[in-house]
Amino acid sequence: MGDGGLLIGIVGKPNSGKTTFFNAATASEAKVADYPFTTIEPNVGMAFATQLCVCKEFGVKDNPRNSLCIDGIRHIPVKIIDVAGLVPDAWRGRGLGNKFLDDLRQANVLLHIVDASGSFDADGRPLGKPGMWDPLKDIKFLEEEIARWFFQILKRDWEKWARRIEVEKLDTAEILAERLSGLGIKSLHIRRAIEDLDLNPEKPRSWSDEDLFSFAKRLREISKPIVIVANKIDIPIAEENYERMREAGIDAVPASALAELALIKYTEKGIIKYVRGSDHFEILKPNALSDRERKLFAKIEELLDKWKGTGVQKAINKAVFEVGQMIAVYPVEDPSKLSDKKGNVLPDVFLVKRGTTVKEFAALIHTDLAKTFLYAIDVRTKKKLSEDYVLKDRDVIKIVAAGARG
Ligand SMILES: Nc1nc2c(ncn2[C@@H]2O[C@H](COP(=O)(O)OP(=O)(O)OP(=O)(O)O)[C@@H](O)[C@H]2O)c(=O)[nH]1
Ligand SMILES: [Mg+2]
Repeated sequence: MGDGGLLIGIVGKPNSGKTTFFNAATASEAKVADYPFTTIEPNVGMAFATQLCVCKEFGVKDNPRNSLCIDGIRHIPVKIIDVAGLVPDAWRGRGLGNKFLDDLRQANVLLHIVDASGSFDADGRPLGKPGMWDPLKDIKFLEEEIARWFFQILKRDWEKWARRIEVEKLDTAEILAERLSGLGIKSLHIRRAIEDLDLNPEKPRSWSDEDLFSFAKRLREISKPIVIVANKIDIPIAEENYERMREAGIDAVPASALAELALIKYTEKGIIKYVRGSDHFEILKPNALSDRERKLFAKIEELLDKWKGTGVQKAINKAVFEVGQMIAVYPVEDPSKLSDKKGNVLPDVFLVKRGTTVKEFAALIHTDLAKTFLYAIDVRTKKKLSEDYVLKDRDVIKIVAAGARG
Protein backbone atom coordinates (compact mmCIF):
# COMPACT_ATOMS: atom_id res chain seq x y z
CA MET A 1 0.00 0.00 0.00
CA GLY A 2 0.99 3.64 0.21
CA ASP A 3 -1.43 5.16 -2.22
CA GLY A 4 -4.46 3.76 -0.39
CA GLY A 5 -5.58 2.07 -3.57
CA LEU A 6 -6.40 5.45 -5.03
CA LEU A 7 -6.18 5.76 -8.80
CA ILE A 8 -6.57 9.19 -10.37
CA GLY A 9 -7.82 9.18 -13.96
CA ILE A 10 -6.98 12.14 -16.19
CA VAL A 11 -9.84 12.83 -18.60
CA GLY A 12 -10.81 15.47 -21.12
CA LYS A 13 -11.17 16.11 -24.82
CA PRO A 14 -8.18 15.87 -27.15
CA ASN A 15 -5.70 18.76 -26.87
CA SER A 16 -6.95 19.97 -23.50
CA GLY A 17 -3.51 19.34 -22.03
CA LYS A 18 -3.93 15.94 -20.37
CA THR A 19 -0.53 14.59 -21.28
CA THR A 20 1.19 17.85 -20.39
CA PHE A 21 -0.53 17.69 -17.00
CA PHE A 22 0.45 14.03 -16.60
CA ASN A 23 4.08 14.72 -17.50
CA ALA A 24 4.25 17.65 -15.12
CA ALA A 25 2.66 15.67 -12.30
CA THR A 26 4.81 12.57 -12.77
CA ALA A 27 8.18 13.91 -14.01
CA SER A 28 10.48 11.58 -12.21
CA GLU A 29 11.90 12.67 -8.97
CA ALA A 30 11.99 8.91 -8.57
CA LYS A 31 15.76 8.89 -8.65
CA VAL A 32 15.72 10.42 -5.18
CA ALA A 33 13.95 7.46 -3.64
CA ASP A 34 13.17 3.91 -4.49
CA TYR A 35 9.47 3.43 -4.53
CA PRO A 36 7.90 0.01 -4.24
CA PHE A 37 6.49 0.39 -7.74
CA THR A 38 8.85 -0.91 -10.36
CA THR A 39 6.72 -2.01 -13.25
CA ILE A 40 4.17 0.52 -14.30
CA GLU A 41 2.15 0.34 -17.46
CA PRO A 42 3.15 2.98 -19.98
CA ASN A 43 0.26 5.35 -19.40
CA VAL A 44 0.25 4.95 -15.64
CA GLY A 45 2.60 6.99 -13.50
CA MET A 46 3.15 8.23 -9.99
CA ALA A 47 2.08 11.69 -9.02
CA PHE A 48 2.45 13.03 -5.50
CA ALA A 49 -0.07 14.12 -2.95
CA THR A 50 1.69 16.72 -0.85
CA GLN A 51 1.16 17.97 2.68
CA LEU A 52 3.07 19.60 5.50
CA CYS A 53 5.19 16.77 6.89
CA VAL A 54 4.96 16.12 10.62
CA CYS A 55 8.80 16.26 10.88
CA LYS A 56 8.85 20.01 11.56
CA GLU A 57 6.26 19.79 14.29
CA PHE A 58 8.27 17.04 16.03
CA GLY A 59 11.55 18.80 15.33
CA VAL A 60 13.20 15.77 13.72
CA LYS A 61 15.14 15.09 10.55
CA ASP A 62 13.32 12.29 8.75
CA ASN A 63 14.46 9.51 6.37
CA PRO A 64 11.39 8.69 4.31
CA ARG A 65 11.28 5.31 2.59
CA ASN A 66 7.95 5.12 0.78
CA SER A 67 7.68 8.85 0.09
CA LEU A 68 9.79 12.00 -0.12
CA CYS A 69 10.23 14.94 2.20
CA ILE A 70 11.36 18.08 0.39
CA ASP A 71 11.78 21.22 2.48
CA GLY A 72 9.36 19.83 5.05
CA ILE A 73 6.71 18.95 2.47
CA ARG A 74 5.88 15.24 2.39
CA HIS A 75 5.36 13.89 -1.13
CA ILE A 76 3.19 10.76 -1.08
CA PRO A 77 3.05 8.75 -4.33
CA VAL A 78 -0.37 8.23 -5.91
CA LYS A 79 -1.13 6.38 -9.12
CA ILE A 80 -2.36 8.48 -11.98
CA ILE A 81 -3.42 7.40 -15.46
CA ASP A 82 -3.45 9.45 -18.64
CA VAL A 83 -6.01 8.20 -21.13
CA ALA A 84 -6.87 9.00 -24.73
CA GLY A 85 -8.97 12.09 -25.40
CA LEU A 86 -12.71 11.71 -25.03
CA VAL A 87 -14.86 12.88 -27.92
CA PRO A 88 -18.67 13.10 -28.15
CA ASP A 89 -20.29 9.68 -28.47
CA ALA A 90 -17.25 7.91 -27.10
CA TRP A 91 -19.67 5.70 -25.15
CA ARG A 92 -20.80 4.31 -28.52
CA GLY A 93 -17.18 3.66 -29.42
CA ARG A 94 -16.53 6.86 -31.39
CA GLY A 95 -12.88 8.00 -31.49
CA LEU A 96 -10.91 5.92 -29.06
CA GLY A 97 -14.05 5.74 -26.94
CA ASN A 98 -13.96 2.15 -25.87
CA LYS A 99 -10.29 2.12 -25.09
CA PHE A 100 -10.59 5.37 -23.18
CA LEU A 101 -13.44 4.08 -21.10
CA ASP A 102 -11.79 0.72 -20.47
CA ASP A 103 -8.69 2.42 -19.12
CA LEU A 104 -10.82 4.39 -16.70
CA ARG A 105 -12.57 1.44 -15.11
CA GLN A 106 -10.57 1.32 -11.91
CA ALA A 107 -10.11 5.06 -11.42
CA ASN A 108 -11.75 6.37 -8.26
CA VAL A 109 -11.28 10.09 -8.84
CA LEU A 110 -11.26 11.83 -12.20
CA LEU A 111 -9.29 14.97 -13.03
CA HIS A 112 -11.06 16.68 -15.89
CA ILE A 113 -8.50 18.76 -17.77
CA VAL A 114 -10.47 21.51 -19.50
CA ASP A 115 -8.88 23.82 -22.08
CA ALA A 116 -10.09 27.02 -20.41
CA SER A 117 -8.68 29.08 -23.30
CA GLY A 118 -11.31 27.66 -25.65
CA SER A 119 -8.92 27.06 -28.54
CA PHE A 120 -10.34 23.70 -29.71
CA ASP A 121 -13.73 22.35 -30.70
CA ALA A 122 -15.54 19.39 -29.12
CA ASP A 123 -13.39 16.94 -31.05
CA GLY A 124 -10.19 18.73 -30.11
CA ARG A 125 -9.69 20.29 -33.55
CA PRO A 126 -7.85 23.64 -33.47
CA LEU A 127 -10.06 26.69 -34.04
CA GLY A 128 -7.20 29.01 -34.91
CA LYS A 129 -7.17 31.17 -31.79
CA PRO A 130 -8.27 31.19 -28.15
CA GLY A 131 -11.80 32.20 -27.20
CA MET A 132 -13.48 30.35 -30.06
CA TRP A 133 -15.04 27.64 -27.90
CA ASP A 134 -16.97 27.70 -24.64
CA PRO A 135 -15.17 25.42 -22.16
CA LEU A 136 -18.31 25.21 -20.01
CA LYS A 137 -19.73 23.00 -22.73
CA ASP A 138 -16.85 20.56 -22.25
CA ILE A 139 -17.67 20.17 -18.58
CA LYS A 140 -21.30 19.24 -19.21
CA PHE A 141 -20.45 17.00 -22.10
CA LEU A 142 -17.90 14.91 -20.24
CA GLU A 143 -20.24 14.21 -17.33
CA GLU A 144 -22.95 13.22 -19.76
CA GLU A 145 -20.64 10.97 -21.72
CA ILE A 146 -19.46 9.02 -18.69
CA ALA A 147 -23.01 8.70 -17.37
CA ARG A 148 -24.06 7.25 -20.73
CA TRP A 149 -21.25 4.75 -20.54
CA PHE A 150 -22.40 3.66 -17.05
CA PHE A 151 -26.00 3.53 -18.25
CA GLN A 152 -25.09 1.35 -21.20
CA ILE A 153 -23.35 -1.15 -18.93
CA LEU A 154 -26.26 -1.15 -16.46
CA LYS A 155 -28.80 -1.58 -19.21
CA ARG A 156 -27.14 -4.72 -20.54
CA ASP A 157 -29.33 -7.66 -19.43
CA TRP A 158 -31.17 -5.29 -17.08
CA GLU A 159 -34.59 -6.96 -17.54
CA LYS A 160 -33.14 -10.39 -16.88
CA TRP A 161 -31.38 -9.32 -13.68
CA ALA A 162 -34.25 -7.19 -12.42
CA ARG A 163 -36.53 -10.20 -12.77
CA ARG A 164 -34.08 -12.50 -10.98
CA ILE A 165 -33.71 -10.03 -8.11
CA GLU A 166 -37.48 -9.83 -7.67
CA VAL A 167 -38.26 -13.52 -8.12
CA GLU A 168 -35.40 -14.83 -5.99
CA LYS A 169 -35.61 -11.93 -3.52
CA LEU A 170 -31.93 -11.10 -3.98
CA ASP A 171 -30.14 -8.06 -2.56
CA THR A 172 -30.13 -5.50 -5.39
CA ALA A 173 -27.03 -3.70 -4.12
CA GLU A 174 -25.02 -6.92 -3.85
CA ILE A 175 -26.08 -8.18 -7.27
CA LEU A 176 -25.38 -4.86 -8.99
CA ALA A 177 -22.06 -4.49 -7.17
CA GLU A 178 -21.01 -7.85 -8.54
CA ARG A 179 -22.04 -6.85 -12.05
CA LEU A 180 -20.36 -3.44 -11.81
CA SER A 181 -17.24 -4.45 -9.88
CA GLY A 182 -15.18 -3.92 -13.03
CA LEU A 183 -16.02 -0.22 -12.76
CA GLY A 184 -14.74 -0.07 -9.21
CA ILE A 185 -18.31 0.27 -7.93
CA LYS A 186 -19.04 -1.15 -4.47
CA SER A 187 -22.35 -2.17 -2.89
CA LEU A 188 -22.08 0.80 -0.55
CA HIS A 189 -22.01 3.15 -3.56
CA ILE A 190 -25.09 1.44 -4.95
CA ARG A 191 -27.00 1.63 -1.68
CA ARG A 192 -26.25 5.35 -1.47
CA ALA A 193 -27.39 6.00 -5.04
CA ILE A 194 -30.62 4.04 -4.50
CA GLU A 195 -31.32 5.98 -1.33
CA ASP A 196 -30.46 9.37 -2.82
CA LEU A 197 -32.84 8.80 -5.72
CA ASP A 198 -35.53 7.17 -3.61
CA LEU A 199 -35.68 4.10 -5.87
CA ASN A 200 -37.29 0.88 -4.67
CA PRO A 201 -34.49 -1.69 -4.31
CA GLU A 202 -36.97 -4.55 -4.07
CA LYS A 203 -38.68 -3.71 -7.34
CA PRO A 204 -35.93 -2.95 -9.89
CA ARG A 205 -38.39 -3.91 -12.65
CA SER A 206 -40.35 -0.77 -11.76
CA TRP A 207 -37.35 1.48 -12.57
CA SER A 208 -37.89 3.36 -15.82
CA ASP A 209 -35.10 4.07 -18.31
CA GLU A 210 -35.05 7.59 -16.93
CA ASP A 211 -34.63 6.24 -13.40
CA LEU A 212 -31.85 4.02 -14.62
CA PHE A 213 -30.07 6.94 -16.29
CA SER A 214 -30.36 9.07 -13.13
CA PHE A 215 -29.03 6.09 -11.22
CA ALA A 216 -26.08 5.79 -13.63
CA LYS A 217 -25.36 9.50 -13.20
CA ARG A 218 -25.52 9.33 -9.42
CA LEU A 219 -23.32 6.21 -9.37
CA ARG A 220 -20.73 8.04 -11.44
CA GLU A 221 -20.80 11.00 -9.04
CA ILE A 222 -20.33 8.73 -6.05
CA SER A 223 -17.81 6.25 -7.45
CA LYS A 224 -15.78 8.54 -9.74
CA PRO A 225 -16.15 12.13 -8.55
CA ILE A 226 -14.61 14.75 -10.84
CA VAL A 227 -12.16 17.53 -10.05
CA ILE A 228 -12.31 20.15 -12.80
CA VAL A 229 -9.05 21.77 -13.86
CA ALA A 230 -9.30 25.06 -15.79
CA ASN A 231 -6.06 24.46 -17.69
CA LYS A 232 -4.06 26.90 -19.86
CA ILE A 233 -4.83 29.69 -17.39
CA ASP A 234 -1.64 31.34 -18.72
CA ILE A 235 -3.59 32.27 -21.88
CA PRO A 236 -5.32 35.61 -21.14
CA ILE A 237 -8.87 34.71 -22.18
CA ALA A 238 -8.82 31.61 -19.97
CA GLU A 239 -9.23 33.80 -16.91
CA GLU A 240 -12.54 35.13 -18.19
CA ASN A 241 -13.75 31.60 -18.80
CA TYR A 242 -12.61 30.55 -15.36
CA GLU A 243 -14.65 33.40 -13.86
CA ARG A 244 -17.65 32.23 -15.85
CA MET A 245 -17.21 28.76 -14.42
CA ARG A 246 -17.24 30.24 -10.93
CA GLU A 247 -20.39 32.19 -11.70
CA ALA A 248 -21.98 28.95 -12.87
CA GLY A 249 -21.12 27.38 -9.52
CA ILE A 250 -18.31 25.23 -10.92
CA ASP A 251 -15.46 24.92 -8.46
CA ALA A 252 -12.57 24.50 -10.91
CA VAL A 253 -8.87 24.65 -10.11
CA PRO A 254 -7.17 27.22 -12.35
CA ALA A 255 -3.93 25.71 -13.65
CA SER A 256 -1.12 25.90 -16.14
CA ALA A 257 0.21 22.43 -16.81
CA LEU A 258 2.73 23.97 -19.19
CA ALA A 259 4.22 26.23 -16.50
CA GLU A 260 4.41 23.33 -14.04
CA LEU A 261 6.15 21.16 -16.62
CA ALA A 262 8.78 23.87 -17.25
CA LEU A 263 9.38 24.30 -13.51
CA ILE A 264 9.78 20.56 -12.95
CA LYS A 265 12.02 20.04 -15.99
CA TYR A 266 14.39 22.86 -15.09
CA THR A 267 14.43 21.71 -11.47
CA GLU A 268 15.49 18.24 -12.64
CA LYS A 269 18.32 19.86 -14.61
CA GLY A 270 19.42 21.69 -11.49
CA ILE A 271 18.95 25.09 -13.11
CA ILE A 272 16.15 26.22 -10.84
CA LYS A 273 14.78 25.05 -7.52
CA TYR A 274 11.06 24.55 -7.21
CA VAL A 275 9.06 22.41 -4.80
CA ARG A 276 5.77 21.05 -6.14
CA GLY A 277 2.81 23.17 -5.17
CA SER A 278 4.82 26.17 -4.05
CA ASP A 279 4.17 29.71 -5.30
CA HIS A 280 7.80 30.57 -5.94
CA PHE A 281 11.03 29.22 -7.37
CA GLU A 282 14.65 30.15 -7.28
CA ILE A 283 17.01 30.40 -10.24
CA LEU A 284 20.18 28.57 -9.22
CA LYS A 285 22.13 28.93 -12.47
CA PRO A 286 21.09 32.17 -14.20
CA ASN A 287 23.89 31.78 -16.75
CA ALA A 288 22.42 28.50 -17.96
CA LEU A 289 19.31 30.33 -19.20
CA SER A 290 18.93 31.91 -22.62
CA ASP A 291 17.11 35.22 -23.04
CA ARG A 292 14.04 33.35 -24.19
CA GLU A 293 14.11 31.12 -21.13
CA ARG A 294 14.64 34.08 -18.83
CA LYS A 295 11.53 35.69 -20.30
CA LEU A 296 9.62 32.44 -19.90
CA PHE A 297 10.49 32.23 -16.22
CA ALA A 298 9.64 35.89 -15.68
CA LYS A 299 6.17 35.09 -17.04
CA ILE A 300 5.91 32.01 -14.87
CA GLU A 301 6.86 34.09 -11.85
CA GLU A 302 3.97 36.45 -12.59
CA LEU A 303 1.65 33.50 -13.00
CA LEU A 304 2.70 32.00 -9.65
CA ASP A 305 2.14 35.33 -7.92
CA LYS A 306 -1.25 35.78 -9.42
CA TRP A 307 -2.62 32.27 -8.91
CA LYS A 308 -0.56 31.25 -5.88
CA GLY A 309 1.03 28.38 -7.78
CA THR A 310 0.58 26.62 -11.11
CA GLY A 311 -2.52 24.80 -9.85
CA VAL A 312 -1.27 21.35 -10.83
CA GLN A 313 -0.39 20.27 -7.31
CA LYS A 314 -3.51 21.95 -5.95
CA ALA A 315 -5.61 19.86 -8.33
CA ILE A 316 -3.93 16.62 -7.29
CA ASN A 317 -4.24 17.42 -3.60
CA LYS A 318 -7.89 18.27 -4.09
CA ALA A 319 -8.41 14.93 -5.84
CA VAL A 320 -6.69 13.04 -3.05
CA PHE A 321 -7.54 14.82 0.20
CA GLU A 322 -10.85 16.55 -0.54
CA VAL A 323 -12.75 14.74 -3.25
CA GLY A 324 -10.98 11.39 -2.78
CA GLN A 325 -11.40 11.73 1.02
CA MET A 326 -8.00 10.34 1.86
CA ILE A 327 -5.96 11.13 4.95
CA ALA A 328 -2.25 10.55 5.55
CA VAL A 329 -1.12 8.46 8.52
CA TYR A 330 2.48 8.02 9.71
CA PRO A 331 3.11 4.69 11.48
CA VAL A 332 6.24 4.30 13.62
CA GLU A 333 7.73 1.43 15.63
CA ASP A 334 9.55 3.50 18.23
CA PRO A 335 7.35 6.33 19.53
CA SER A 336 10.22 8.17 21.22
CA LYS A 337 12.54 8.18 18.20
CA LEU A 338 9.65 8.22 15.69
CA SER A 339 11.51 5.51 13.84
CA ASP A 340 11.14 2.04 12.41
CA LYS A 341 13.18 -0.95 13.62
CA LYS A 342 16.17 0.15 11.53
CA GLY A 343 16.16 3.64 12.96
CA ASN A 344 14.65 5.39 9.94
CA VAL A 345 12.80 8.42 11.25
CA LEU A 346 9.20 8.80 10.03
CA PRO A 347 9.91 6.25 7.28
CA ASP A 348 6.42 5.76 5.93
CA VAL A 349 3.22 7.57 5.37
CA PHE A 350 0.10 5.87 4.09
CA LEU A 351 -2.98 7.26 2.46
CA VAL A 352 -6.17 5.75 3.80
CA LYS A 353 -9.81 6.58 3.37
CA ARG A 354 -11.29 8.98 5.89
CA GLY A 355 -13.17 6.94 8.50
CA THR A 356 -10.56 4.18 8.69
CA THR A 357 -10.10 2.86 12.23
CA VAL A 358 -6.68 2.18 13.69
CA LYS A 359 -7.35 -1.58 13.62
CA GLU A 360 -8.32 -1.44 9.94
CA PHE A 361 -5.13 0.51 9.39
CA ALA A 362 -3.14 -2.26 11.12
CA ALA A 363 -4.73 -4.77 8.74
CA LEU A 364 -3.67 -2.69 5.76
CA ILE A 365 -0.05 -2.69 6.93
CA HIS A 366 -0.02 -6.41 7.67
CA THR A 367 -2.79 -8.96 8.22
CA ASP A 368 -0.89 -10.44 11.19
CA LEU A 369 -0.72 -7.04 12.80
CA ALA A 370 -4.51 -6.86 12.86
CA LYS A 371 -4.81 -10.37 14.32
CA THR A 372 -2.46 -9.65 17.21
CA PHE A 373 -3.52 -6.01 17.64
CA LEU A 374 -3.70 -4.91 21.28
CA TYR A 375 -3.95 -1.14 21.14
CA ALA A 376 -2.28 1.83 19.53
CA ILE A 377 -0.58 4.94 20.79
CA ASP A 378 -1.15 8.43 19.47
CA VAL A 379 2.48 9.52 19.39
CA ARG A 380 1.54 13.20 19.53
CA THR A 381 -0.48 12.99 22.75
CA LYS A 382 1.02 9.71 24.08
CA LYS A 383 -2.58 8.57 24.61
CA LYS A 384 -3.64 4.94 24.27
CA LEU A 385 -6.10 4.39 21.42
CA SER A 386 -8.63 1.58 21.27
CA GLU A 387 -9.09 -0.43 18.09
CA ASP A 388 -12.11 1.55 16.93
CA TYR A 389 -10.33 4.91 17.08
CA VAL A 390 -10.99 6.71 13.79
CA LEU A 391 -7.74 8.02 12.33
CA LYS A 392 -7.19 11.69 11.55
CA ASP A 393 -5.05 13.31 8.87
CA ARG A 394 -1.36 13.52 9.92
CA ASP A 395 -1.79 11.13 12.84
CA VAL A 396 1.48 9.54 13.98
CA ILE A 397 0.65 6.10 15.30
CA LYS A 398 2.44 3.28 17.09
CA ILE A 399 0.61 -0.01 16.90
CA VAL A 400 1.14 -2.37 19.82
CA ALA A 401 0.55 -6.03 19.03
CA ALA A 402 0.80 -9.22 21.11
CA GLY A 403 4.20 -10.82 20.83
CA ALA A 404 5.62 -7.83 19.01
CA ARG A 405 9.36 -7.46 19.28
CA GLY A 406 9.59 -3.76 18.69
N1 LIG B 1 -0.61 27.65 -23.03
C1 LIG B 1 -0.74 26.41 -22.57
N2 LIG B 1 -0.73 25.38 -23.42
C2 LIG B 1 -0.88 24.13 -22.90
C3 LIG B 1 -1.05 23.90 -21.51
N3 LIG B 1 -1.17 22.56 -21.33
C4 LIG B 1 -1.06 22.00 -22.55
N4 LIG B 1 -0.88 22.93 -23.51
C5 LIG B 1 -0.72 22.72 -24.95
O1 LIG B 1 -1.88 22.11 -25.48
C6 LIG B 1 -1.55 21.22 -26.53
C7 LIG B 1 -2.10 19.83 -26.27
O2 LIG B 1 -1.47 19.30 -25.13
P1 LIG B 1 -1.48 17.74 -24.78
O3 LIG B 1 -0.94 17.64 -23.41
O4 LIG B 1 -0.83 16.95 -25.83
O5 LIG B 1 -3.05 17.48 -24.81
P2 LIG B 1 -3.84 16.09 -24.60
O6 LIG B 1 -5.08 16.45 -23.88
O7 LIG B 1 -2.96 15.07 -24.00
O8 LIG B 1 -4.20 15.70 -26.09
P3 LIG B 1 -4.60 14.24 -26.66
O9 LIG B 1 -3.58 13.26 -26.18
O10 LIG B 1 -4.60 14.44 -28.12
O11 LIG B 1 -5.96 13.94 -26.14
C8 LIG B 1 -0.03 21.24 -26.62
O12 LIG B 1 0.35 22.14 -27.61
C9 LIG B 1 0.39 21.76 -25.27
O13 LIG B 1 1.64 22.40 -25.27
C10 LIG B 1 -1.05 25.03 -20.63
O14 LIG B 1 -1.19 24.94 -19.42
N5 LIG B 1 -0.90 26.26 -21.22
MG1 LIG C 1 -2.46 13.09 -24.60
